[in-house]
Amino acid sequence: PAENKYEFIQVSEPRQAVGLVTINRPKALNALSTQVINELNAALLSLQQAPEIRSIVLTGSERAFAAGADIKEMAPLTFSKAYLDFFIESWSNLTFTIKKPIIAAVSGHALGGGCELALMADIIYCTKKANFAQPEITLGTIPGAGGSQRLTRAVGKSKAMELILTGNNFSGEEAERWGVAAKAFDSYDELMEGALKTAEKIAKHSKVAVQAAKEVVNKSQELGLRDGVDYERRVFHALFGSQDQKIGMKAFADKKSPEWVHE
Ligand code: CO8
Repeated sequence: PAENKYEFIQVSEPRQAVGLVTINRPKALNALSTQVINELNAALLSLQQAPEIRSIVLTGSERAFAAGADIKEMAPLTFSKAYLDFFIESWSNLTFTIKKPIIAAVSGHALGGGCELALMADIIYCTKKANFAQPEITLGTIPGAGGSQRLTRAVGKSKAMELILTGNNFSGEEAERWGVAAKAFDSYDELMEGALKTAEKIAKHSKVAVQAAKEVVNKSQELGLRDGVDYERRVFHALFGSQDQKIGMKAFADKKSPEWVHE
């Protein structure tokens, strides 16, 4: 993934087995136009298909993760066009397509579609000063890429309702306190270092177990408790069929580090 074939997205591998995807449209604070979304989809799919990549960090700039969907592009859109073109549908499904863990590293603005993009990731890390909001109500519309569903699951109905009905901003510090973000850092450099370090740690585990772990945690967002626990047990049982389970448990008994074969 070293080469760069996109205009607004950069892909690199700053740590072994970690893919870094950077949204780079500084003139519009990383506003998510159709082209940005298409490039982002393509970049993430290419990392999904790259066998050497085991985890992904998704970020923007220090000033903006993404300031939302591109308002200038959306302004003239009609119902029929949005409906018939499945506007943003492919993007909203990203989280179901990419099976490798994605950490969103959020600094600066994460507004509207930018906040929703962060919520689609598996883990959010942010700076304490990061600026989150679902401000769509102030534009005469509502969140359109899962914000009303994912933010509500993250913070509960009353707070999500307050945020979405007022368009109020919340800080990275609040995002951490409310459990939207897993960790909030003092500076941008610490954020990037922290995100890459966690991605690297995940990348060192068995690929099979990591994919299964992501799958079962995501199921908890879809299923009731009993079905979720049943689903988890099925996948847990299935992992006794992997070589890495034998390797991991033998290494524990031998007091050695496991050498995964990722099978
Ligand atoms: N769309 C298009 N252009 C934008 C956007 C945006 N969302 N955000 C910023 N820009 C542009 C500005 O127009 C400006 O361009 P120009 O220099 O040509 O005038 C440039 O970026 C720099 O912005 P500002 O001069 O405004 O910078 P400030 O530091 O003064 O302000 C803010 C930064 C507070 C972030 C301000 O730009 C702002 O309020 N932006 C809009 C935030 C917003 O409302 N976002 C929600 C959009 S709606 C949405 O996301 C719906 C989601 C639906 C589904 C998602 C699909 C992807």
